[in-house]
Order: sequence, then structure tokens, then C-alpha cells
Amino acid sequence: AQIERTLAIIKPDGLFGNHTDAVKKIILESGFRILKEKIVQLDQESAASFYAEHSARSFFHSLVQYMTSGPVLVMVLERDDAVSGWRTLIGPTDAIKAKITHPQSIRAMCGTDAEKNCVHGSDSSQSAQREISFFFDSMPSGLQDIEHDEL
Ligand code: YYY
Ligand code: MG
Repeated sequence: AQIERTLAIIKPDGLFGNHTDAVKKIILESGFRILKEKIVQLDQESAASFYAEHSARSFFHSLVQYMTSGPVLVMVLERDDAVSGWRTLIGPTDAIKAKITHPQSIRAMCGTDAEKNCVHGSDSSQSAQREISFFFDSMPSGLQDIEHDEL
């Protein structure tokens, strides 16, 4: 096990559905530290850039519309094996399937379908570095920025 960081996002349906407190409770009870967090309203260009790897997919346009439909809460999480640990907690991409196969997962709890799945998690440590830098270096200001003390 090694200490690493990952990027978590509570997506617009998570914020609108008032799932923020429940998701944060799971994060903290699972031993993560939230190093940074901010609320961001993505525009079309930044949402498309964040999901650039999916730009050729049929769901891309709809995904960008959804991710810009309201604010998101972006967090840097730190823990042993943070990347795989957070992916395990959120569960499968499709929240409909998650409700059947991974009923305890966060996406089963607060997601709706394969698009409105409540939360994001980086899929590798390489992705985590890119995504953390995307939100906290190249896009420094959010609607609300909180820097927690790094002990
Ligand atoms: O990493 P993860 O979020 O679990 O799934 P990806 O395959 O990377 O897809 C990113 C994002 O795209 C997903 O969270 C919702 C959306 N999406 C979709 O709208 N419809 C699909 N069939 C697959 C993914
Ligand atoms: Mg992904």
C-alpha cells in the first residue's frame, strides 16, 4: 500500500439531490483525507476537455451538457491506494447496474443511470495527476475554494 491522491467529483445530480453530506461522510469514514475542495461551474469547453478521451463516443455531447447543467464539487482525496480505493467505493459506471451488482456503492446509492451517476473517480494514478492539475492548477479559482491543512 502506498499513500496516493485521487480526484473525486460530486456531479450536478449529486449536488442537486443533496447527496453531498452522505458522500463526504463515506469518504471520511473510509479513511480518506480531503486535501482540497472547491465548487466549480464547468463551461462546455472545460467539460469537453476534462472528458476529452470520450470525445468520439455517442454519449459525449449529452455528457458535456449534463456536466455543465449545474455546479460540481471537486475534491482531492488522499489515502493508501486512494485511486483504486475510491473507484471501489463509487462502484460501476452505470448506476442502474450498480444498484443490482454493487448495492452498497455510492453510485447505487445516489446515481440514476449510466450518465447521471453522481460521482467521478480517477481511473489510474496517471489520470489522477492530470485531473488534479486540471482543476487545481490550470483552473485555479472556483466559486468556493477550501484548502484543508496538510498536516
Ligand atoms: O470512469 P467512469 O466515470 O466510471 O466511466 P467512463 O467510462 O470513464 O465514462 C465517463 C462518463 O461518461 C461516465 O461517468 C458517464 C458518461 N457515460 C455515459 O453517459 N454513458 C455511457 N454509456 C458511459 C459513460
Ligand atoms: Mg473514466
